[in-house]
Amino acid sequence: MSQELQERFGIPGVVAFDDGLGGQTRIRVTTPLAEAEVYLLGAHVTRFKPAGAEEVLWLSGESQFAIGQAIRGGVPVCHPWFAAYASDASAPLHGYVRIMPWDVEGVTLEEDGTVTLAFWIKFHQPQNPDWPGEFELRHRVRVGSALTMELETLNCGPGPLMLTEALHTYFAVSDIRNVTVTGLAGCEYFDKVAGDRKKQSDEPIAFAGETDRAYFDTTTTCVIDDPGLDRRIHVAKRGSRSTVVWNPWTAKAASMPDFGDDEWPGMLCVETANCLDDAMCLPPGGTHRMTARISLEPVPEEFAAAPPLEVEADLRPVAAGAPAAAPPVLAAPDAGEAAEALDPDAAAFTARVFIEAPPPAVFEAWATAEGLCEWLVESAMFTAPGERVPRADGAARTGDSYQWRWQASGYVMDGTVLAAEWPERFGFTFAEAGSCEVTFTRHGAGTLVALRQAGLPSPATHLECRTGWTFFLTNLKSLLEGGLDLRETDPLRKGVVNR
Ligand code: TA6
Repeated sequence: MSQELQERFGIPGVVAFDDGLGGQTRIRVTTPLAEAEVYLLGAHVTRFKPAGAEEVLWLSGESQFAIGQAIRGGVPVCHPWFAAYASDASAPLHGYVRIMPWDVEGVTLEEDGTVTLAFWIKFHQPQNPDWPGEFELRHRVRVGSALTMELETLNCGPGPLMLTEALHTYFAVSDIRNVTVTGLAGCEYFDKVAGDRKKQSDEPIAFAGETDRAYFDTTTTCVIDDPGLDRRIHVAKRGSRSTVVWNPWTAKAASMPDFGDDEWPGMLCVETANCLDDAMCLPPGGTHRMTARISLEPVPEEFAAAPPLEVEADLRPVAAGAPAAAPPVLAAPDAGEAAEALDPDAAAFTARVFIEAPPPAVFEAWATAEGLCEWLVESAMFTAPGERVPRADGAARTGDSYQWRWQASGYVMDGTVLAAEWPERFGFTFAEAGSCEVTFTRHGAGTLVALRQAGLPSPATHLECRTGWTFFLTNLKSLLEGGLDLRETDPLRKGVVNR
């Protein structure tokens, strides 16, 4: 396998494929900027060593390297669920993509010496029909002075895909007892050791025992300060609302066969994730990207900002059949339904508007009951799963149900919030007219709003929705830029464009 891949993708002196530990196919990257290693098993980064620095990632000396086993250390890709799978105790911890072989989609050497390795894997009919499945996953690993990893999920299935995920990064530290972490002050977290929820008050976070915390609703960069190695590791991210911090300490380390009893002082996990409260629901054809950037230098401004204009969430109409170059399919693809009755163009559209207001303000206009009533509907409420009363703060979260009452017709519409990812994305089902995904991309001092509606059942509905959204997006612009709500409210005046 490695020889064939070497011939297809190898770059002499820069990218080499060989048989690594356990005979697993390994990719070794050697450039003036950094050295790195990645295994096809789990598309698993195991080493990252910037030029002139010590190794940044930790790898257990006891790790297994075998299909069906997770590599202990480096950057496990936890997907399509994080930790245990709620309804199946036999399911592999942290999902199944980290214990399966991936395929190589491409290898590129850029002018600045950065090497990008692109991996992918696709699932139809996973081993257990209860598990979430029918998704295509890409993992793009950029090796330069920083290590950037982008995990992109495409929901290929006919229904919403519930998703939790993590880039479960193990960092090498001199001694956990002398290391601190900043970037999580004020965040709420689930303390897995104590079994309860807390709020992070004091910073920096120090370590004096087993630590296993999932911090929620946080998009900040974390910094690992390691005086023993005289370095600070910056863990920046995009498309992630959870950060998990973990060190097993003595007892937990001794309980893991692939973790040396005396190895725990030398590692710390700071994981880029979407888990627990930050679980997501991808609509059919929807995509989601989560990116982690690991560096020994402070994060450049352009990374912390929203993704560049060309990077947009993309709702591809679900069509049967695999993409042109079929990725490894782990089970025979099902017969699948024929593609939608409509051709893809009629089944979906994108409407865009530029608004002179920052993404957070535009996001709030969509993802809060109060915001929606100012420009779109007469009344709105969001209700948490299983709850009967609307959310007190009126703010939507992924997985909520919603109820909107339209002003002109008085029609009451019920639906599901598919994604509420501040301040980048808001997705929701749209009754019998498929689903909508709205992305908010910073553009100068303003926001480019792109609304993609997919799954439209007929050309008539397509026209009605496209016309409606064209007015309402214009009304949103009018309201946020000039405070003017263009909706006609006089009941005697019907049939005009704004009523
Ligand atoms: O991310 C923290 C955590 O969920 C811990 O609870 C611990 O289980 C760790 O992941 C390692 O998980 P693994 O399945 O790799 O042993």
